[in-house]
Amino acid sequence: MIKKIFAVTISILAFTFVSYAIGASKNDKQNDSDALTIIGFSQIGAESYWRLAHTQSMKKTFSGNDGYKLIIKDAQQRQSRQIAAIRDFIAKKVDFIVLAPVTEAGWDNVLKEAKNAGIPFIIVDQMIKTASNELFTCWVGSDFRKEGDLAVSWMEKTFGRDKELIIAHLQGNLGSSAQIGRTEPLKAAERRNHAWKVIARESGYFTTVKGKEAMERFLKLHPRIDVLYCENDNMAFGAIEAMEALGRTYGVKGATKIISFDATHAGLTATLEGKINYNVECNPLHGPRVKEIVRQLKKGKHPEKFSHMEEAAFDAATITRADIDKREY
Ligand code: GYE
Repeated sequence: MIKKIFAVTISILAFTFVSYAIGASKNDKQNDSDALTIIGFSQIGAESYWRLAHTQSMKKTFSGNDGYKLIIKDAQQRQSRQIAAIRDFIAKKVDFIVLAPVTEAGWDNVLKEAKNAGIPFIIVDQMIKTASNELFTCWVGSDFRKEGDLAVSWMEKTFGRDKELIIAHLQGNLGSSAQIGRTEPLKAAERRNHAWKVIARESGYFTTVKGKEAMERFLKLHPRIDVLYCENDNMAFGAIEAMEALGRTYGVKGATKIISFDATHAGLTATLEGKINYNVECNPLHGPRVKEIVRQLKKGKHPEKFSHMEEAAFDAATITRADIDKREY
């Protein structure tokens, strides 16, 4: 009997303890979710390997159990969708808004709305044009102009400035900072190097498919193209497909030398294989930088308003497998 009473008492105690433990963990969860820092991220789309690595960097950075929740909205390359996403973040009262803008102009209204709601606004990747830089909190991205300068100085060193050079130019999304920054140095070089001729120029919208289509048009019209200046790796892959289909040679051993931007894993592999001659890096690992900015802002500090990523450039003549292996994207 005593044994029985003892066993029942133990069971009641155990039940009480388990219920208490469940209750406590429920409460903790509740408190946790109250304390979560919510970040609304409006991403351009999934148009390139660079973009996928960029999204991945944000996801990976904010995937831990350390009090952050990331809401990502993919705008499928449309500014109107980005504006709608930002308005939705404001309505949801997120703690921070992060925007990778598809184009430079047209953000002022929505920036003002976020500012009126008191939500810090971080811009990543490309830059925006705005009436006042006070409308956003910080920007993290690349020096696209410097990337273009690197490509053009490699061309001047490799081909010289006075020999005839027939160039085809595949541009990114027109009006985006990456396109503007990479295009301007080539246009400046055209003006200063009279023997350089850009015989074709079109946007391939940073995608493999559109890059291929534009290159097919170039190839039909121009039997000779000495250099393809291609504003990202995916368009270079599309252009390569178009050249292969027509039996045109390219890369280190071929007639058309290729310059590309991004230096993604696939882009650098093509550089190592001699398909791309020169590849200028654009570093997409913004996640950790954004997290650091958020941490500082939460502590009431003032992070740098503008910060650039570190970047390099790779020549098919010198790149090694180790260069590729040590990169995260
Ligand atoms: O070069 C391209 C893309 O904004 C830097 O966007 C980025 C560019 C990148 O999708 O591949």
